Amino acid sequence: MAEFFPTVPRIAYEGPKSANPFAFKYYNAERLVLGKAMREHLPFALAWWHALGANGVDMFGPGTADKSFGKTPGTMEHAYAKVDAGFELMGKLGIGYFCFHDVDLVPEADTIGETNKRLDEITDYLLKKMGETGIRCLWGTANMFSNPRFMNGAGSSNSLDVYCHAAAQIKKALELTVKLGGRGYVFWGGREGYESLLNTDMKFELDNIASLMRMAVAYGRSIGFKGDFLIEPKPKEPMKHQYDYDAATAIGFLKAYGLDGDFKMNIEANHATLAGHTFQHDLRVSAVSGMLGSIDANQGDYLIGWDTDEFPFNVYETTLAMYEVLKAGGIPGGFNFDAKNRRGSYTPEDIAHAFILGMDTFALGLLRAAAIIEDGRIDQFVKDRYASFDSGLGRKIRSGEATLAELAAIAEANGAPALPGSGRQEYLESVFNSVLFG
Ligand code: XUL
Ligand code: CO
Repeated sequence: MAEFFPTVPRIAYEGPKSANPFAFKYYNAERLVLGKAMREHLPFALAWWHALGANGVDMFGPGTADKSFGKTPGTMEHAYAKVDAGFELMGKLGIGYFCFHDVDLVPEADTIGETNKRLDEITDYLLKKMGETGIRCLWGTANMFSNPRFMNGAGSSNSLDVYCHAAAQIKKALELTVKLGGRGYVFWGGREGYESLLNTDMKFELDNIASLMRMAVAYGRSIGFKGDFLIEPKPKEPMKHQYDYDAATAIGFLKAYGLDGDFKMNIEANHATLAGHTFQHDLRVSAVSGMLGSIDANQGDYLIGWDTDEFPFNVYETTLAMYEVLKAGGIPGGFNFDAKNRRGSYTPEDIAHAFILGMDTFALGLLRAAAIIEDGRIDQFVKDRYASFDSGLGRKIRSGEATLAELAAIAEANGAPALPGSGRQEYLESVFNSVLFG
């Protein structure tokens, strides 16, 4: 079989001193960290749409990268070539999983029946390749935002016909996810939102989105899907306001509609920062609700107000992210590189460099987060900070047995409280740096 990345060798771990551009400096799959192999801590996935689709096109000009893989885009031959190229790339990088939208896999036909036939065909081929390589599916999803029919959303659409079409796509994407053994099924509500409240019935749209999700859960469970349904929050882009604004909003929505038992969060770094949060914040919000399901691993640019989907480079961010993941006891999903090369990095070698960067940045984050936990000073500080609630009245409040009148009487007897202890933020930041670079 033809090689699609002939200049990219199999990437091995060579350690931090290596100057080989085609080697991992930190990602050492079998290295044990806190008793578990890096490979298990970090189930990395390739995103079909970026790695095998995105060619650098933007609103100012056409693509710069050739993702034809020797075939004509828009044909089934091209769809097959993408599978071969994807498996070659994952094999060379040691990436164990992939994620897909339905229409990433095959060109969409005029009828859903014909598209579904194409999907059956390509997933038979995917299964064969998966059997040969051991590469697995992390999650599947339906693209309900690109086709013009979804201009007003899918579950939030004003059109009953569009709503039914969305249901048909979800049904098929769920079947494919089950067929490929996917761990999760993602809802990214790309256009589930609004541009103007002047033409929008918000309550109606929220109810309809919840109904679509409820039907998806019922169908998924009926065909044997045991994984997590996932919401991937994002505040805006393409819509001005998206209903799954951030983790807190999405979790509130799931609880309001009784869907929280089947759903978790798929947190994307760049979406969290677009919402005005840190990546760590949305991971923590998800974790404290027991709903940290999966991660879309990328990073944004703080100077740019949209989703730049860059491969992660910021070790502070990945260290704080991995700290959250480790404290949450790991995540049931994995780390999907929902990330693409910059338009000016357009060669096949650039794709390999991007994954090496992303995998190394998360590996370094894992190592440093484990060191922070082993060091223990930060965790101990946080524990001590709340120590006044550990016994007596504090414990009574924590167990929900105190009354407001009782607390008021104690406050009156005690007089003005002393200032709470210092938060010692700068000290803790310097501890953090010394563990990172010491
Ligand atoms: C878009 C985005 C999507 C989802 C899957 O911002 O992140 O690619 O991850 O639909
Ligand atoms: Co994403």
